[in-house]
Amino acid sequence: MNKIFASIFLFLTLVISPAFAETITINDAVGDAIGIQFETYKIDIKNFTPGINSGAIAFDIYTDYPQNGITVGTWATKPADLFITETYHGVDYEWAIPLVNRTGFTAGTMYAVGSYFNSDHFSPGPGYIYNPGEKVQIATISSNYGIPSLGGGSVTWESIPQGISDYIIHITTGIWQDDPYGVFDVKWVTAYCANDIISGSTSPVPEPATMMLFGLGLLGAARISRKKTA
Ligand SMILES: [Ca+2]
Ligand SMILES: [Ca+2]
Repeated sequence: MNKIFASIFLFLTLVISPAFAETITINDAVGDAIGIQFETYKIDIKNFTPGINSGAIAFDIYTDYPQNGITVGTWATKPADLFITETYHGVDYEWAIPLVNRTGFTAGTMYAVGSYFNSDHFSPGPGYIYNPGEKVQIATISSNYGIPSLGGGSVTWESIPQGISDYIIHITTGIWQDDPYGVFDVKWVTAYCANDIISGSTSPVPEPATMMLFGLGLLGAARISRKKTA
C-alpha cells in the first residue's frame, strides 16, 4: 500500500505540477485611472510555465485606451511601451516592446533598453494632472547578452465593445526563458501621461495545495529509497 501511495504522489508531483499556471493574470483596480478612457484592467501572460523551459510568450492587455491615443488639451498622448524586466540566471535585463510603430521602433519588436523617457518628458507644461516620473517609452537601444532587439513579434489591437474593456492588445514575442528560476516583471503605464499603471510578475506564489503535493512527493521518495536500501 505504501508503495502505491508513494508512486501516485510521485506521479502527481513530477508530472502534474509542471502544468500549473500556464496563464498568469495580473489584475489592476477598476476606477483608479486619471480619466476613464485611460482605464486598464488586467494583463494575461500566456504560455508561461514556471519551473521548466518556457516557450514563446504572449501578453493580452485589457484597456479602454485606444491605439491612436487621446489628446487632452495640447497633450497628444500615445500608448506607452510594455516594459519587461527579465531575471536570467540572477541578472536583470530590461526590455521594452512598443505597441504602435514610431520612428526607429517597430511595434511588437522587443528592444534592449539603453535609456527611456518618463512621463515628465511628454508633459506639455503645468496644469495637467498625471502620474509623474513613470517609465513610458524606450529612448535608446542597448544590448542584453549581446542582443539589441528580438524581431518577429506582433501587436494587434482588438476592439471588444461588449467586453470588460474597449480593447484587448494582443502581443506575441519571441522571448524564451531557459532559466528554470527565471522571472519576468512587467509594467505598463497605459499612455504618455501614465494615467493608469499596472505591474506584476511571473514569479510563482506557491499555493498550499501545490506545496502539500510537493511535500508528499518528497515523503514518498524518501520511503521508496529507504525500502531499497533496507
Ligand atoms: Ca485600472
Ligand atoms: Ca492601476
